[in-house]
Amino acid sequence: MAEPTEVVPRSATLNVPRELTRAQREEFAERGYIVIPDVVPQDMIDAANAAVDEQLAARPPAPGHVGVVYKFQQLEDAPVLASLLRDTAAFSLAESLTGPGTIEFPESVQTALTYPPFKDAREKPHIDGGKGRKPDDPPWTFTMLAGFFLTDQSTDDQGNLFVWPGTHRQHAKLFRDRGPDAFTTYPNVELPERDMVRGKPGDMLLKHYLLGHNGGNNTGESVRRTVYFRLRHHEHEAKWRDALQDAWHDYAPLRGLVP
Ligand SMILES: O=C(O)CCC(=O)C(=O)O
Ligand SMILES: [Fe+2]
Repeated sequence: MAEPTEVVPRSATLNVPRELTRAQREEFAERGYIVIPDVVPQDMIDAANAAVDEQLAARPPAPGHVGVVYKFQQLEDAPVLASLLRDTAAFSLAESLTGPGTIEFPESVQTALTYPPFKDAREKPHIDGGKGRKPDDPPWTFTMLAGFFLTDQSTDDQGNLFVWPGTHRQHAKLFRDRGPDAFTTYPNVELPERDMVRGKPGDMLLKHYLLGHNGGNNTGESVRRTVYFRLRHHEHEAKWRDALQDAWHDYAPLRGLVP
């Protein structure tokens, strides 16, 4: 018999559109990310928080730990977290940026926690996967980050992700100019003003892979909890060099929306 934690709640389905509007697609294309309100019902958020509670009870961080704790799990070991993506409109909303049937369901999930009081976040962006790459290795690139807020991040400095809006397009240009094999470390580009991603439990973040970002500060009262999935277009692995040079390579529906 299944343990209680393995039971994925059958929620009353929220009345959430399964596609983004043109205005939302334009916002994503322009800024490199978008927060979509009310994608996950409260009972699924509660279940996900209970799953993270269990994870932490089994392997708590060191007493007094301040700052981030990241943990990756295979999806089969985290069915309640997987349901955030699988049993909501989230996956279909993500595919409305890339085209229906284009995204591979991911195999792993990340929990990202930030223990307060954390004020030392790096005021510099990164792009996942290039650092430490050897010349013949493919870097660990993907198409889109999908994030689910398990805690309130609707005000600033609650562990909100730092983002540098529009840098997905600057980075693609830099890789066009220098070649995709230049991606061995964070490329230097002129940075816009940094933003914090704001969202409440139930909201979802969709973020372009190439958007510069970093874990943020948490001066709030409670531990920040976000769940991330890294999504890949099914052609991405073979075409990662193209995807690094063209921000719309994996995003056919967005071509022509912004330069
Ligand atoms: O702390 C966060 O939300 C950022 C995590 C991150 O950038 C990463 O895991 O690649
Ligand atoms: Fe990252």
